[in-house]
Amino acid sequence: MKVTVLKDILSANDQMAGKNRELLDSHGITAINIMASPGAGKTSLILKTIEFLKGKARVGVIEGDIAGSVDADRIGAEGISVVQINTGGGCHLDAGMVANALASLPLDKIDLLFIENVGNLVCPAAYRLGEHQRVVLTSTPEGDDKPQKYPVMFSEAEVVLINKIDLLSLLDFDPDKFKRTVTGLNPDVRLFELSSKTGEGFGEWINWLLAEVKLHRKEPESTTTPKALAAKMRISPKRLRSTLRSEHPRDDKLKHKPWRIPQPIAKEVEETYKVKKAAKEANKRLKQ
Ligand SMILES: Nc1nc2c(ncn2[C@@H]2O[C@H](COP(=O)(O)OP(=O)(O)O)[C@@H](O)[C@H]2O)c(=O)[nH]1
Ligand SMILES: [Mg+2]
Repeated sequence: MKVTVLKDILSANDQMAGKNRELLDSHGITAINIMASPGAGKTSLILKTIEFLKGKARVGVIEGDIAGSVDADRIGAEGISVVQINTGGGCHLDAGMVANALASLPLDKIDLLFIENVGNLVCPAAYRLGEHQRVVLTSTPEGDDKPQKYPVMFSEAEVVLINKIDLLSLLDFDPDKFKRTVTGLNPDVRLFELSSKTGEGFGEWINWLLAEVKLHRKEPESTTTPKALAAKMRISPKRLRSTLRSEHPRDDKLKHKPWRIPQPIAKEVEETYKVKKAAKEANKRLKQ
């Protein structure tokens, strides 16, 4: 009985996550779910990444915490669009919470959305949020045995980051052992080592993020002007306008200012006009 209830909750969450993904895709936003234990450096990673991405991608952030707005305040202070979610005791974010947060973000002004999940290496793994990529962050003071203790989290991530490598010389964290365990659980994972304090190792991480942004960015729809289309069709702009009105009387896309015609419609108008013109001429010849 209990199992069925949990399955129902998870499938309702998946449906909502699917809707979030559709919304993000319609705005060409890449969303990254960042998961880690408390103190691993999620907020520091986001802040340092924002620094590296200045002028390259517009970042937005959803901050998930059990209570308070300390992290959101740190990010907001950098002039970044940020929404704080307080789970009120809940150990993870779910897709419904993210849907609410998305409603208050300026989606047309964001290329890359970081979702900082609640600090926890267990529950966030079970809840999809609509993200494109899941990044698990581990930090060197936590020890290199975390993948063995929390295998689900590490097996489902697309990327695993080792943070705080500036402290390596002080600790007994063994990066090779850590990487072997992670790739044993998750052979396709990407691994990066970095320091969110010094910025060391950020190059590969930033390149990977920018490639993701490029992959999901929505190219602006290609358009033409009525003047250019009329010239191409060898008719007057006035004639074109009346053709457009008769063929696409209620097309919302034609109402945009300045008046530009989306390429697919321009092509359609051109084809229809050609066919109609040919039919008219054939009719004329028949009558002669
Ligand atoms: N030395 C060092 N400290 C770090 C690094 N990243 C984060 N910290 C520190 O770790 C603490 C927790 O970081 P925070 O970003 O708040 O972690 P979060 O709870 O995962 O969001 C803070 O004191 C940070 O300054 C790092 O790469 N190196
Ligand atoms: Mg944080």
